[in-house]
Amino acid sequence: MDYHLQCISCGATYHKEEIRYVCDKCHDLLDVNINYAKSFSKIALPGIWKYRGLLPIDDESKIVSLQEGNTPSYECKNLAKELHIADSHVYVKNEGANPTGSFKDRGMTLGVTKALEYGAKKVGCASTGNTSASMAAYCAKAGIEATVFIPSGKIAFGKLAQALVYGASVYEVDGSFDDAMRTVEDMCKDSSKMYLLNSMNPFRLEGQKTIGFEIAEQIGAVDKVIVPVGNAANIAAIWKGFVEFKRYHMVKKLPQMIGVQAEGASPVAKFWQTGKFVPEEHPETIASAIRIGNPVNWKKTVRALKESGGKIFSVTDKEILEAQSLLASREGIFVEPASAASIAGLQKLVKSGEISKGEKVVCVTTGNGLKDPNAVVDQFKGKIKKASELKL
Ligand code: AN7
Repeated sequence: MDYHLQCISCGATYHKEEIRYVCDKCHDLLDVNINYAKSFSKIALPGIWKYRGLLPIDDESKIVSLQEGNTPSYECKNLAKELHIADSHVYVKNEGANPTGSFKDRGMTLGVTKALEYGAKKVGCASTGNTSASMAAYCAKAGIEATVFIPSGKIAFGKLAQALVYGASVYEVDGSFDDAMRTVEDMCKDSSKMYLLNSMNPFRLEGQKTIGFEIAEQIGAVDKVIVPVGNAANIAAIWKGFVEFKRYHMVKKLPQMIGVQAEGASPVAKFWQTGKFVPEEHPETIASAIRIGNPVNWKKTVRALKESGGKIFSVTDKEILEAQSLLASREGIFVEPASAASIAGLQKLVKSGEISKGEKVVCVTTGNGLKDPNAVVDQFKGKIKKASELKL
């Protein structure tokens, strides 16, 4: 496929054959710029690879897929009723239904395929949990070594179990995700030793843009897409997906992108209010997946928010946990706390009167609730009764 890498700040372009994560000149993020063909058709390949015509790889024989993607979009009428917006359409795009239980699989099928194309034997990432689980699974399938760096004691138990059982080498870093990110960036400076598979790698976002493609195909044109924001890549990737589909007339109009952060880890939401980006030293929230104080991709997110006429704000841990229970108990969809931030975000928009009649709103629930059962069971302990107490 014909594409090149381009710096989001100075516009410098780089040839696709060379491994590069950031611009040589100004060290800012890179986009994958596809030189679009006149037409695009879907083909019979597994997982997100049916969109092969819009995915930047060169060697189809190297594709590593676990049949990711094609996740369900549910219309949530009970939830809409509960929120007093029964005259609008609320959908949940449930990314927890992916092979390792999160949207990361879409980026990893592409990222690990790219690693094989570049001849990498070893890949690395820092992670709040889901990236490491996903990378470990795709590396297991590809037969390459996965090295993951996690903030010590700070990732959900299910995600740790996944990284271990898929056979990754797991290293703990004292401190936060941001410290682990600095460590892996250092390790990957020489890409011949270790290929970086964090979302700073622009190919990850190319896989994740297929969430936008699928929303457009499953629901059609929508008004708002609400996305939890941590390292700030996914919302930008989904936006790119919509823009590309519009280019091919596969969707009529573009949605507003709405980002939601957890209050204790909300540097992008604060930037949106103040115009100043200040990394947070000690991010804290129950939503461990998005406990990130210095999001690597914040500029790509701000660009997507501005282009789409969207915005970003934060919700509290209490709002997140209430939203998690509400979605599970009204719709039968169990998502992890970070994902429930999108539902809490919707509630906030409803309260401020920003959801109008007839609008179509999609909440992207990014990860499966089973990854982090502790977050729930701790709240519900008092609810379990002795069988002998029950009198019908
Ligand atoms: C469930 O796994 O950053 O804003 O290291 O696991 O693209 O970072 C996870 C992120 C939302 C935020 N929901 O997406 C990691 C990691 C869930 C997540 C996000 C994450 P980005």
